[in-house]
Amino acid sequence: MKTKTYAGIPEEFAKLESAKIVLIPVPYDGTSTWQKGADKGPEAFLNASENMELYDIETDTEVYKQGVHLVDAVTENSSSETMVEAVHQTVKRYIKKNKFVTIFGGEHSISIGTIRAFNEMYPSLTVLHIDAHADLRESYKGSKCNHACAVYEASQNTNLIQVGIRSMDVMEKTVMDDEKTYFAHDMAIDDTWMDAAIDQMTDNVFITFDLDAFDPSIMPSTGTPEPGGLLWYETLEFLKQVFEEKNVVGFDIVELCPNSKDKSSDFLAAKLYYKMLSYKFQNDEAEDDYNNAFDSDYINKNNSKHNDGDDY
Ligand SMILES: [Mn+2]
Repeated sequence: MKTKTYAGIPEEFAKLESAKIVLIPVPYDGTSTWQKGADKGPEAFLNASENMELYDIETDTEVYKQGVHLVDAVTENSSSETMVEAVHQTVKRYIKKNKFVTIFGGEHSISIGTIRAFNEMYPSLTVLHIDAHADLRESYKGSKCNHACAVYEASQNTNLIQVGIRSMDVMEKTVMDDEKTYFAHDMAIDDTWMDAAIDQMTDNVFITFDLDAFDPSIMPSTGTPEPGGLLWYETLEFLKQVFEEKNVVGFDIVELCPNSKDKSSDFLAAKLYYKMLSYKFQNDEAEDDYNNAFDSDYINKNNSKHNDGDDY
């Protein structure tokens, strides 16, 4: 049986040993308050990724040649607490293997686990939180691992910077650091926010990206859409600058809630993920050139012919 690879890339680039990048799907949707469906996010994202061109025009790179290993999804869901712990342990295991670890959710509560792992592994961590919602509740509906609490822990023990915020509870003001929060209504009339936010970052930056940060006109497939969000090119401009000026140590993308009638959001998520990888590795030479990949593909095919008589 052929194992599925990220974006259908050749096996050569998908092996754990040689891949620089690891992708962990977390199809979890246990606590979402309104529309369910973020558990279908990773599958829709992976399907869209398979139908995406893998040459990035802007950076003139094919980042998949750095190797992207798709690991088995984290499916622990007996409670949000056990899910968070499973994500935490899985992410940490791959950071320890010196991989650039990326995670695709799932609803935002998964990020409690991802951030915890990165914060344990990297000193002086900045968490760049891009979202429509503040997600600063200490607990919600009886749980500290609800999606409404996604960055409460980060607010207590990392340098948390929040971008795109336009929906919150008044109680969250007691936790929020005004100086490090970039509200969407301010961003709309002041384009100095990018430099200001980057100036507040330490060198090690983890990005947690809730897709509802985008304007619903370009990202309708999310559980809790909010008007007045980020657009595509301003988002890319900001991300590119962060990747160029800081040591981005990993990222997660969450809250894709696919709609079978409109696939454009799935493709936006796929492209965003690939863009972020392209920015991260734009100055790294790919270790294998096309010819090597072709040769080993050829050898693999021949080997499997010899080993598997049932194919005839
Ligand atoms: Mn959100």
